[in-house]
Amino acid sequence: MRAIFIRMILSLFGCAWSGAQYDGGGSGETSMGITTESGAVMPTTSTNVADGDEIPSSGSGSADETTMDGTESGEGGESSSTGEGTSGTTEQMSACGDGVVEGNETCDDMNDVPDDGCKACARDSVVFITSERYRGDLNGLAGADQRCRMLAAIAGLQRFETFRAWLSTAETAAADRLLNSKGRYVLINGLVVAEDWDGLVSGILLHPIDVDELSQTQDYRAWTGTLYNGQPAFGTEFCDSWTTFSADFMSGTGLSSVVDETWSFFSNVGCAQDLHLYCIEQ
Ligand SMILES: [Ca+2]
Ligand SMILES: [Ca+2]
Repeated sequence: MRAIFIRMILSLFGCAWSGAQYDGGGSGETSMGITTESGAVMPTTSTNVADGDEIPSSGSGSADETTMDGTESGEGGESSSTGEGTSGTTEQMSACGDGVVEGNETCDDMNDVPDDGCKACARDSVVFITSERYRGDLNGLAGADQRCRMLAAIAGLQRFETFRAWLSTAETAAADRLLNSKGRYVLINGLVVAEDWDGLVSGILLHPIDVDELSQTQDYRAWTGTLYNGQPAFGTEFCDSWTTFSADFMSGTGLSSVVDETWSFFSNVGCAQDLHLYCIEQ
């Protein structure tokens, strides 16, 4: 009796399955057969699973855009003005939008306009590719930074003394030695490379970093030793930490004319080559 009862229950489910899949084609009396068919219908269900796999991938594609939008909307973060009332001695409390540059803010222009040089209380950072080319003997990271600053100074860029090179060694990641700004990264001519640091290291730039400090286009290669995400591109000697122009050493290089992740790392090149640097205002 019990077995028959269970079989009846199963047959009811079988009818439900067949009804859903075949639009009521099953009569319900040939329960055993339908149950088997419903088992055969299972691949349809797995097809749905496959569809489910596609959703995350397309969803992640738009996730990048969502991130950027989210950052822009975050710009309106004129958070607690109450923080000021209670601040007194606490310097940690800063309110974006109060017109006072404080805390981690690098600007505060009291508006939500993103393209006026100050966004989310973070100023734009100018980024350029050097007009000059260098071999791998850059006198280390500091020497590379110095080259960026010299060119920025000659070009008359504001805050020229803050520029640093998009460059890593095995010990030091570019991401760790550069300002991770909430502000925009823009070319000399004002074109936007990234809405913020997250955009810069996302693997997709809004514009290639192909304009030098004199507003000339440079379609070539730059020393980076760095992946698009700001981490060291291991597998070479980083030109012996940027101290040698020996062809026996190599380092990673990027392409200045692209917006995908190969802007930062495309391939390894011998250190005797003459290549550009990417420089970023801090
Ligand atoms: Ca403020
Ligand atoms: Ca603004």
